Amino acid sequence: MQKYKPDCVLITGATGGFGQAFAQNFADLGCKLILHGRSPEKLDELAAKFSVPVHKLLFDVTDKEAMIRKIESIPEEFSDIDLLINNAGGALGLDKAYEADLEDWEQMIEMNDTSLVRMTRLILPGMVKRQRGHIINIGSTAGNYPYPGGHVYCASKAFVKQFSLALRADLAGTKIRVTNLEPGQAETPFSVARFKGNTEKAATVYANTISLTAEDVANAALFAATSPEHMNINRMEIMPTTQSFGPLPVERHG
Ligand code: 8X3
Repeated sequence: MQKYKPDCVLITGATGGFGQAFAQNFADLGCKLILHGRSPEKLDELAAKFSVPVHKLLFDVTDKEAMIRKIESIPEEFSDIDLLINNAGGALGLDKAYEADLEDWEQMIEMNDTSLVRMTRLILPGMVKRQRGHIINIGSTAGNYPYPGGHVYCASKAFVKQFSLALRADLAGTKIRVTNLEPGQAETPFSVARFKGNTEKAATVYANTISLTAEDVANAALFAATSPEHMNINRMEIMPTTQSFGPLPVERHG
């Protein structure tokens, strides 16, 4: 069966853990890359690794005006985006809901949801016009299973899942595919960001176990993106074998 090969891939949050691995996989496949990040140094460093054509998009993903400006100024050579990986985002804090920082909550919603729908809305019309494209949203197992301290992070990823599925409903007949990729625990700078730079605390998350790697997640994205055109992976939930399910807690008194 004929595999699909995207020609031009836009990756948000490309300088992050997953982002770099996505960029590597799609560069290896020979795709043109549009790499988004907010640190010029990190973006330059990443872009320099690849021999495929790269266009850099430097802006804070939560800055609406900057996003619109930068997307509108994508050069002609890169304008036929046929794979968008909405990867930018993350978690902030793991405190109980009644103690969590309200600004962290607002920022998570902005990064994980508001920015993701903006980016999607900006890129989608071109895909529909060309009747070609695929959006891979980076969801999370946190969007499927709540956990203590997860509150807004879990909710923001549940949003991404339902948004992805609802997009499919609207995209019927357009040939455009949508996938929600839902990784469980993966060892990346995710936890350092969640714990605001506390590397010791972040290291405890990954201590004495085997987590997913960014490459595992990028390989799953590559599988979805290169599947034959008639096949849409709606949702792909992956966990390290070391992660599983526990019983729901029950309060007991006396
Ligand atoms: C990351 C997975 O379990 O740390 O999205 O929330 S988890």
